[in-house]
Order: sequence, then structure tokens, then C-alpha cells
Amino acid sequence: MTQAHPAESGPPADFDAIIVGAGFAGLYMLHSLRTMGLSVRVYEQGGGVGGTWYWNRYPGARCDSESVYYMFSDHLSEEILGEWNWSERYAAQPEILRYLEFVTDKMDLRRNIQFNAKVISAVYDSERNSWDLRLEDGSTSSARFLVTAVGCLSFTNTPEFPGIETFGGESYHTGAWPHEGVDFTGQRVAVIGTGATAVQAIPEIAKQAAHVWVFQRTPNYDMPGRNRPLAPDYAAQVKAAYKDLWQKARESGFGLPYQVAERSAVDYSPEERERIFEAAWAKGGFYMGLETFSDFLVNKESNDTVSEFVRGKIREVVKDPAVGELLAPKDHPFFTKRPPLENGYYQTFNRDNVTLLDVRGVPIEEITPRGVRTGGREYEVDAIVFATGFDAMTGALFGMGITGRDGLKLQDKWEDGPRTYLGLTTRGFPNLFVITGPQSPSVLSNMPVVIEQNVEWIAGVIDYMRTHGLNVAEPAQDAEDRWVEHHNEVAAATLLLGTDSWWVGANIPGKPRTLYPYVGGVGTFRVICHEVAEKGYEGLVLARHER
Ligand code: N01
Repeated sequence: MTQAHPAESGPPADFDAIIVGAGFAGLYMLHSLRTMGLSVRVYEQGGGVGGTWYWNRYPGARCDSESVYYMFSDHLSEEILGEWNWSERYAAQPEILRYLEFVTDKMDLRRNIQFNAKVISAVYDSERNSWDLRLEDGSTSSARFLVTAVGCLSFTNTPEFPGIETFGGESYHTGAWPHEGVDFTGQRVAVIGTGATAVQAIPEIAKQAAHVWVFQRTPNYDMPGRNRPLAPDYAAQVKAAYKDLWQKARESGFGLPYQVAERSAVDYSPEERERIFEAAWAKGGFYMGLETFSDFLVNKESNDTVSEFVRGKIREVVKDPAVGELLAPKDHPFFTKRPPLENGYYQTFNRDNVTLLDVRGVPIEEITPRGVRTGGREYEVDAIVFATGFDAMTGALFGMGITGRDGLKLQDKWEDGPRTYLGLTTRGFPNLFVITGPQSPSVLSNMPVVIEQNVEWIAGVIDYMRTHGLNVAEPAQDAEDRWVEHHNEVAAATLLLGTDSWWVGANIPGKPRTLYPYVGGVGTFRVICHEVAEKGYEGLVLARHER
């Protein structure tokens, strides 16, 4: 694990830019702004770099994007791209963390990062055109530009189960896992949740534990990951073709360079469909969603075909038909919640030491000193694993106490849902830039690809301002209104709003229901941002403040 490192000495307070977060986004933003000659300070809450990959150390944690595409492109460094080799098709958390540490050291980024530095307030001062930050330790600093790189899934959500504080055993949230690891050998374990995280963790926990009870509210359409060691010749092929592949990923819908077939499942016979689905299923990964048919998200009839295909696959693997039926989702269409990738998840339910419990029909009543009570029965356990997700997209931003012009708090402005221009800026908050913010493609993509685009666009605005003698950027009201309208229109054309998921904020009581990520596509978003830049950052009001 990386230890806290003192940031380089310099002016105690004033920086050109402050970046919050040292994951993929914060590291690339730091590199970009530093290359432009700006004085930059990164505040990172964790004790090391990595963001998501620093915190999510639960057993089985790995990336669902193929590792060869889950990295920085040559835009950061051709050398790093050439030097780094992944060992598996989907890299596990320790390897991704090692990669980010490698990048940090190679690019000498550590000297501008202050670790264990939690930002608790960030207030814009119009008089000074400055963002004033306060950290949890009471220290303060300020900067002209504030860039948030806090990740979309970093603010953990533990539901307020009655009695939760009375539990006498150990409890863990997957998103804040102990660094020393947890040995479940011989233990009785409750896992609450069956999202992408639980799907990775449960098979590993079941290998150790005496018994695992899985508390499932909603089953998912888990697709086989088919993880395997990465053949060196495959990695070499990708590297040889990386410029083309990365460009393809940048122009794609979801940030992956796959062959997207522009066709509808309803135009094919059941036999032809089956053949296409089987081929994608055999390949494993997101090919099922991305390379089979292109209208799953907008055409329910088409979606029904893939949904039934996946249900059939689940029923085939799980030996107990009643358990198989419970694991087969019927309450929402395929891909309207993030489909997890599984590596042995369904087979795990064939083990004698794993029991699936349905807490949809009979919700969890309470956590007791000895375990979890549902359906009038108490399940006594030694440990509870909360795989209950995150207050996604906005939780971490609100947690920073961001306050814009005239005392406007970000959570007040977004009381009825986010309002942004391109997901990157929001009116009333001059010089605040949000990487992978709500209303940008963010989580509906392979993250490094959109992070790279967001960072380069933000660096572009700042560079443009500097070369034009300007120092304030804020979206115009009409530009923001039009983006929100466009975002909502695109969202409404899909099936996504009809399903309860964290994509629409449904997992957090009281959170406004709206689609948080932009579903118009990574490539489309990129073109829009590029055109905005070409027109002198049209939609942003750029001005000069004399101080
Ligand atoms: O969180 P989730 P996650 N009673 O919100 C259940 C990314 N990710 O950490 O579906 C009972 O998806 C909840 O039930 P329901 C990926 O984008 C990426 O698993 O709301 N159950 C659900 O089953 C993913 O989507 C990778 O009905 C309750 C679970 O808890 C995102 O992270 C790997 C409950 C939460 O699932 C979040 O995944 C892993 C309650 N009161 C994850 N409240 C990579 O590949 C919640 N639940 C990089």
C-alpha cells in the first residue's frame, strides 16, 4: 500500500487549480494541468492513489472492462502504454492499483498530491474569483479552478436497517474494505445485495466461509466474464493496433472498440437470434449487450429476446430449479440495470454452503445482535457484508460542501436532479469542473475513455482562457437548459427510466428520480464537446475578473 506522502512545499494556500481525488481522473487531470505550467494541488481522502481501486478491496474485486482497454492511452504516455502488461483478461483490484501506482511514480505525480486529505467544504468567493477549500483537519487553501475527480461510485450506501448498530459480529461495506483483508474461514456470513460487487465477492467468500446467506432483493442479468490469463500474443496484437482501437473506443457508444451491429433482434428468426446470442455468450463480457443487437435499450420487444435467453442460461447452470427461478430476473429488461459480469457466481448456488434468500417479497426486517431477521426467522451470522452500493454520481460531490456564487449550495441547486452543461460544468459555480459528472456518459462507458475526454476538454477550456486573458468560466443559463433538455429527451427514449436502479437514483430514499449518466453515447458526446470547443467554448460565459 502506498503511504501518505507530503506534498511539495510551495505557497501555503494559493494554487492555480485544486483537484479533488487521485484515481484515474485526478491523476490524468494533474498531469495535464501541470504540463500546462499550472500550480496544482490534489487532495485525496485515501492514504494512496487509486480512488475506486484504493477502496474496493473486497474478495474477487476486478474490473468488468477488459484490462487492455482499461488503462490510459498514449495521450498520457506512449512509454507507459508500451511498458505495462496485464496478466488477466479482467484485471483484479491489486493489479489495477499497482498500475495506477506505476503511473503515479513514472509521471512523478506524487509530489503534488496530499493524501488523507478530506475536503469538507469548497466555497466560491466572487470577490476574489477563488475557490476556498477546507479540509477535515482544519487546514484551508484556495485556487482559481476547482476540478472534482471524486468518482461516480465512491460514496458508500448502507441502508438504515433497524437495529443495524446492535449487531455483535463484524460488518463490512464492500466499498470500504479493510486493507489487511478479511479471513472468513469457518464463519457464517450474510451478504446483503446482489449487484456487480456481490456477484464478484460471493463466490470468493463462499470458498472460505462455513455458510453464506445471500439476501437478494433484485436478481440481475449476469453475463459470463470468462476471465483467463491474458495471452501475450493477444496483448501484443492490441498494442500493435492501439491507436486504431483507442480511436474506435472514443467514437463508440460505450467506450469499447467492439463491432456494434446496427440491427434489431426482432428482424431475425429465433434460430438466427440464438446463434448470435450463443456466439456472444461464448465470448463472454459485454459482447452480449454490445455486439449482438443494437436496440435493446429502446425496443422492449427486442429486449425480451435477450432477457429470455439470459434467463435460460441461468436456469441451465443452477441445479435447484427453485433457486434458478429466483436468480432469473423478470422484473426489469436486460441492461436497464448494470449487468454484472460473473465468474462462477451462478455455480456458487450449487454449493451446499450457500443459501439464497428472497428479500423482495419479504424484506429484511432488522439486524439483530446475532444476525439478520427476515420472514420471521433470524439468520445467525458471524459477519455481515453490505454489498449495498453507493449514493452514486452526486453523493461524493454533495459530501464536499460545494457552494457557488451567492451562497448557492450544489445540493440545493440540484434538489430536483442535476442541472449541468455537458455534465462538466453547472451554472452558479464558476470555474468548477466535474469529471464524469451526472449528465455526462460517465458510468455508461468504459471509464478511462471518458475520463480522458473529460480531462482533455477541461484542460482545453483552461488553456483557452489563459491564451485569451480570461479567468472565469460559467455556463450560460440557456446552454445549461438546452443540455438538460437534450439529456432528458435522450433518456426518455430508452427503457432505463422504467427500472429501479442506481442509474436513476432509485437506491437512495428521497433521491430525485432522473437518469444520472448521459445515454447519448461516448462518441456523440465527444463530438458535441469538440464542436463546443471549436466555437470558442460556446455555451460557456468566459470573462475576465481583475483579481
Ligand atoms: O452496488 P449496486 P454494487 N435491502 O447498487 C441491494 C460498479 N462496479 O456495489 O437491486 C436489500 O449495483 C440492491 O438491491 P436492488 C458497477 O457499475 C464495477 O454491486 O436495489 N437489498 C443491490 O442488489 C455497479 O453497477 C465493477 O433491489 C438492498 C445491491 O444491494 C456499481 O459499481 C465491479 C437494499 C447493491 O447493488 C455498483 O455495484 C463492481 C436493501 N435495503 C461494481 N439496498 C467493475 O467492473 C440495496 N440493496 C469496475
